[in-house]
Amino acid sequence: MKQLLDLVKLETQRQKGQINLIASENQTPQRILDLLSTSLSNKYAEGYGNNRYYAGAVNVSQIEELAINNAKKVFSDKFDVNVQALSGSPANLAVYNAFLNPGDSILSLNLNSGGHLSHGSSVSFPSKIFNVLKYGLNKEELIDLNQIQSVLKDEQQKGKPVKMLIVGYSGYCRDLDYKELKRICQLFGTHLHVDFSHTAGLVAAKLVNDPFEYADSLMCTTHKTLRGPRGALIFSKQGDKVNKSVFPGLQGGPHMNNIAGICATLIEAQTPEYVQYQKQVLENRAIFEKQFKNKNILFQKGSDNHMLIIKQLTDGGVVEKALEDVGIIVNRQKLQHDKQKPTGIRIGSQFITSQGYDEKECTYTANQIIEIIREVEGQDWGNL
Ligand code: DSN
Repeated sequence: MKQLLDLVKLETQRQKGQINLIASENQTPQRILDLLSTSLSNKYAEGYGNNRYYAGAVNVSQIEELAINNAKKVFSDKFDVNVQALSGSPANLAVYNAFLNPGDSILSLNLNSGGHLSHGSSVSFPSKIFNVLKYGLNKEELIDLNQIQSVLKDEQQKGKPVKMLIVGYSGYCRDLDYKELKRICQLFGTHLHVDFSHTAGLVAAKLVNDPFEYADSLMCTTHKTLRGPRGALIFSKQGDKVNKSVFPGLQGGPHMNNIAGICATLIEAQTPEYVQYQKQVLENRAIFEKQFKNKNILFQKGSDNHMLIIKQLTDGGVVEKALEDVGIIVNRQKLQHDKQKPTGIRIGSQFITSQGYDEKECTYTANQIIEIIREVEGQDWGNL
C-alpha cells in the first residue's frame, strides 16, 4: 500500500512541478475531484430515471437527473442527454450502435489529419463493424469540405450511401463550419455526428461555433477543456435509442461518483469565472502563437481553439523527449504526409491556464520550447 500511495504522491507532485501542455488533459479542481471519492462510488444503478435494476437508487437517480438538466442548460435543451458513458471512445461506440447497422459506411477525419482512433481507425473495433471511409485536410491545412462532398457523392452513386459523417478532432486547431457540414449531409441523407470533446469548454463558454444548431448527434468528453472528471456526454434527438445503446447495449452500472463530478462541472460552467477561464485559455494559446510566429517556428497556421501544432520537425518524438527532459510535457503528432516518424508536436493551453498561467509564464514557456526545438533541429530550423 505504501508503494501505491507514494506513487500517487509522486504523480501529484509531477503534475504540479512540470509544465503540462498535453492538449487533452486538464487540472480538474480539487472540489470536483473530491466528489469522485464519495459514497456514490459504492452504488450500482443500472437503468435510467426511476427505472433501475437495484433498490436504493433514489439519491443517485436525482443526481443523474441534475447532471442531465445542467448539461441541457450549458449546451442545448433541444437534445436528450446521456451522462452514463464512461469516456469518449465508448460514447462514440454507443452513438454508432444507436444509429448504424453492421456494414454501414461512415466517413471520418483520418488520424494523420488530426482525427481520433474511435472514429473508425483501422486498429479500432468500429473498423471491424463498419465500412470506414476517410477525409483529410486541403492545401490550406483546413478540413477538406470538397473531399467530404465528393466522397458522399461517389458512395451514393455506387448505391451505398454513407450513413454517418463524423466531425471533430484530436489534433486540429481550426473551428468547423457546422452549417456547411449540415448542408452537405442533407444532400446525401447523411447523419452528422459531432465529437466536440476537445472544445467542450469553449463551446460551453460560447467562444467557438455552436455545433448544436446543426448536428444530429453530439458527443463530448468531460475532462479536456470542459475541466471535469473523466466521462462523456451524448446528445441526440432520440434519447431512448442512445440510452439503450449505452445500457444495456454496451455498459453495466454507471459510475455515479463521476456523474456527480460532471454535474458539478456543468454547474460551474454557468458562472462568469468559468467563461473567464475559457477566455484565458484562448488568450494563452494566442501568446504561444505570437511567440512562435515571431521566431519563425513552423506551425499549422491559425488557431481558433486551445491547440497549436508545430510541424516539419525531423522527429516529433525526439522533440517530445527533449522537452520532457526540461519538464515540459507535450505529445508528438503524426501529420498529414507522415509515413513513419511523426513530424509534429501538439500543445494545448488549458491545463496551464487552470494553474494560473498568463502572459509572462506563457511567453517564457514558448521561448523555452523554441530553444529546445532549435537545439534538437539546429539553429537554422524554421529560418530557412
Ligand atoms: N487521446 C485524446 C487526445 O489526446 O486527444 C483523445 O482521446
